[in-house]
Amino acid sequence: MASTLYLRSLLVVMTALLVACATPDSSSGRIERASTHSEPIDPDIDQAARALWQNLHALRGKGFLFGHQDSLAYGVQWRDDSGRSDVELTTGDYPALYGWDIGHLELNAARNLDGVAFAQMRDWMRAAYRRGGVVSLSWHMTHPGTGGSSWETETGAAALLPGGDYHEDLTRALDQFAEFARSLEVTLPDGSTGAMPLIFRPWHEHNGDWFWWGRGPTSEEDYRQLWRFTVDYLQEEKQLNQLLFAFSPDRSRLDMNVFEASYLYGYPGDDYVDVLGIDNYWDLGHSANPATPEQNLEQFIVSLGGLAKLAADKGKLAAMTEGGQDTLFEPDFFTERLLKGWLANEWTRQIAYMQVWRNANREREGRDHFYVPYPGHPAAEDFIQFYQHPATRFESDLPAMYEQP
Ligand code: BMA
Repeated sequence: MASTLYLRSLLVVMTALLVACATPDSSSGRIERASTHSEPIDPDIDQAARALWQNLHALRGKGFLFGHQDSLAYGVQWRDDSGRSDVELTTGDYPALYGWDIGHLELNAARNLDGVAFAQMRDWMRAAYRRGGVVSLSWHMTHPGTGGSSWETETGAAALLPGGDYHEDLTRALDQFAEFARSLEVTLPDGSTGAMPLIFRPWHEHNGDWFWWGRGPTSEEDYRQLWRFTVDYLQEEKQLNQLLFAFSPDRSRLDMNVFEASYLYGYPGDDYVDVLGIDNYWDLGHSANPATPEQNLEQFIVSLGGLAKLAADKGKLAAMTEGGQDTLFEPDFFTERLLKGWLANEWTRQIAYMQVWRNANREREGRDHFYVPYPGHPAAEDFIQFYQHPATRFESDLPAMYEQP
């Protein structure tokens, strides 16, 4: 444990030195540096997970992975185990990145908070891996101490930290996660059996006030401690070495005039984060945002560019970890907002992946809540154009993500 910590600190110091040596005002130099000298935070990271990190870096500037939440579990008009996806029904291809949420795993439930059976989720994740796709996990965790939902903001994270009354409830939840992650055994590129690489994105949107780990119920310092404990516990105590860790504040609570300072609220430190993410619904046509589409696009570009610059400075990956336009009311959303934002300049083109949220099943949930078009939807044609653009990476466009580039 101590030696791992030492190695990690050493790596961080080395990365910082390399960063400091580079010419600060050469923007292309900054971009280059991030791909040449950076390392994942886990010094003992599995080979396949390291390769994933390297491949995501190698892709920057050329294209980005398109991701979709719960893509294989259900769509607006279907819900079964056929392995289809609304992305595939419209484009003929699967997303390059699959988001899943493990909320309720901590309750030992058979299904997650949106009704997806964990056993099936596991199979879908393995199937995606076999086809060359990438998997990212978020966790709408019920408060392990009080049992309140993610959105129950009465009690924060303080009592979950070491020494707190509920600390063991937190470690129990993390034990469940470790068991789940370990159970994702796959055939690795060298033919051996091992753990599937995952992008893990815990404690998301913490700068908002809607989750118990968010601003308000949890102090900034307690948030940092919660994050660091999570990483240390999973890497050192549970010996999980298949993870890249993604940090993902919500755009709606960022002050764009002081992007970096605002973004770094609660940041646990460079030795605890692999991916600098942003959850962005706000600039993409959010019902509470009064800005015009033009102003939105401008702000979207500023947010992606600011994120990419910060990531380059720190030798990290940058990604839009979650977002999109709920119910796709603009039929040209994918080319005119999402793709335009990514293509805008050399910084925005450093964003490694962009993931949109889920296509809720209309019959089950009794409402419209979706982020990619389904067959016959007015945005379908535009989504196909988006799919065909050379910058967008869907599953069949991917290189071997788990082999060293
Ligand atoms: C939210 C909504 C909810 C869902 C939650 C977790 O953004 O989609 O309906 O329960 O994510 O997936």
